[in-house]
Amino acid sequence: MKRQHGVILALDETDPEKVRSVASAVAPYVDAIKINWPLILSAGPAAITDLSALRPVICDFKLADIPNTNRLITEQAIRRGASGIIVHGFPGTDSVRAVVEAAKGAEVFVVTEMSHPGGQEFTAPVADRIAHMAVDAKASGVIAPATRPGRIKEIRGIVGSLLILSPGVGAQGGSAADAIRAGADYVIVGRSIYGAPHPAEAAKDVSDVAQSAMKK
Ligand code: OMP
Repeated sequence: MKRQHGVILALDETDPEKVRSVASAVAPYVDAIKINWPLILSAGPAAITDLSALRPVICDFKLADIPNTNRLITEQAIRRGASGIIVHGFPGTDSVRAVVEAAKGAEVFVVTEMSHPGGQEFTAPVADRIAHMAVDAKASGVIAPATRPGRIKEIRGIVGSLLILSPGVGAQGGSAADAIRAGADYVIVGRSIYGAPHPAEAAKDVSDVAQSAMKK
């Protein structure tokens, strides 16, 4: 994934027509498309391959299993064209390492502290340890909350040059500018782009904000 816009589209759509129209309209303004279970379960895994023709696809499967199961899922995602995959850190270093090995050079992102209010219950207390583990496991980067830019800054201090992807902008209340200034490389944005009356314009607006924050 090459950074131009600093924005990743979270395409959590379930209507196949909308998936196609939003993806093609928004692709010029984002660096990658992140897909999650709502889209996979509605459109099928062929969506990984189809969307890869537009932009690199990150499979947000939030893998949280034993190493062997994590490996099997990763292999299938990569076989279908995924450029990246998201994994939970709490199952342990061996589970994350299995994904890094199976990804064969595709990018692996480890969830640290989740962006929603409940993320403070169980993920926040272990987020710093998970960030250290992501470095040890040779992940490409981590997921850190745009809803708490102070935490992005702290997590940046742990992960050094690893990538930080930050969800929680817009619909969850976070700001793209604050997240980038706190140290995020990319913001992940879903509803406030695909749910906007003009998704391409909304994506361009976020891209403009993110790019100007990168320059400061
Ligand atoms: P919106 O809230 O609609 O912008 O979507 C955010 C996207 O980021 C969704 O696809 C979530 O599944 C994802 N996400 C979070 O919102 N919070 C997290 O802590 C982690 C993720 C993620 O791993 O992408």
